[in-house]
Amino acid sequence: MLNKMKLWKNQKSSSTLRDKIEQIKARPVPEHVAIIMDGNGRWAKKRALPRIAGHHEGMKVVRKTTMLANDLGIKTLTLYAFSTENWKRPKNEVDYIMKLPEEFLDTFLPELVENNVRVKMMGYKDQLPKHTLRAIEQAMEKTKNNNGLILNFALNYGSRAEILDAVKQVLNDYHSGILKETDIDEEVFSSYLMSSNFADPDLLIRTSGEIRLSNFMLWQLAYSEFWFTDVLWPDFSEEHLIEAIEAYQSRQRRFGGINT
Ligand code: V07
Repeated sequence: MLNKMKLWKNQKSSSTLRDKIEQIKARPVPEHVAIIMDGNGRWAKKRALPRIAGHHEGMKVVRKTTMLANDLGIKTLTLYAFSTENWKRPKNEVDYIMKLPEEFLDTFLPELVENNVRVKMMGYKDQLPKHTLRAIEQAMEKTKNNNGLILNFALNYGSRAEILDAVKQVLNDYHSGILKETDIDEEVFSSYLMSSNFADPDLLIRTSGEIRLSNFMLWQLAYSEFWFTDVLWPDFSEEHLIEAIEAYQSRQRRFGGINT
């Protein structure tokens, strides 16, 4: 009897999830969602586990979030996996985090390929361990013809450095005569950023209660909707992503008449 009850409960909740997915798809879905996946260390601490246990749990949430984003028809999902500031963490933690792309791809790459997901990366590749970069580049190569969701990992990414590098490249092209001063508008400048192939994010999500950007996509987030939650990244579920998108859609409806 108890088991039957449990089954019924599960079926009920998964059918409402499916209903909600259909409701969301009936309205404009954000094309590009970016997420600052914060709170993995805190999640572990609460359970008296080492921080790396939180990162590992967080990796599983990346998979679930990717699959739902794909089902919802989101075109690009950018995930902030590692910032240029994160090198300051203890070496054992950094070493562990740098193994996560391989573990993730060893386990889930077949599923990503099956689901037509394309893997991309945005960030400074030079400082990454060879084994990390090799795994990501293989995944990018194996998924390059997929035309479903773009799963874009921001890894060793920092926005101010990105903007400065763009300025330097613009100067270079100016001096070699490729660019005139009057050519340099917002669209041209955007094309010098690491996100040149993506539209700007429509929605930014940050977990774990911090209300700041932490050097993430400063230029690209100029017009984005922000959604913050106290939920720690390893606890972030399908329901939370749906809640964020519903909030986005209701804001669009409210302001749509005057602003678009
Ligand atoms: C990382 C797990 C998620 C929470 C945030 C910090 C730790 C998945 C990847 C990944 C990256 C590239 C790729 C496939 C998977 C990842 C890092 C950290 C550095 F092609 N999770 N995850 N990369 N965490």
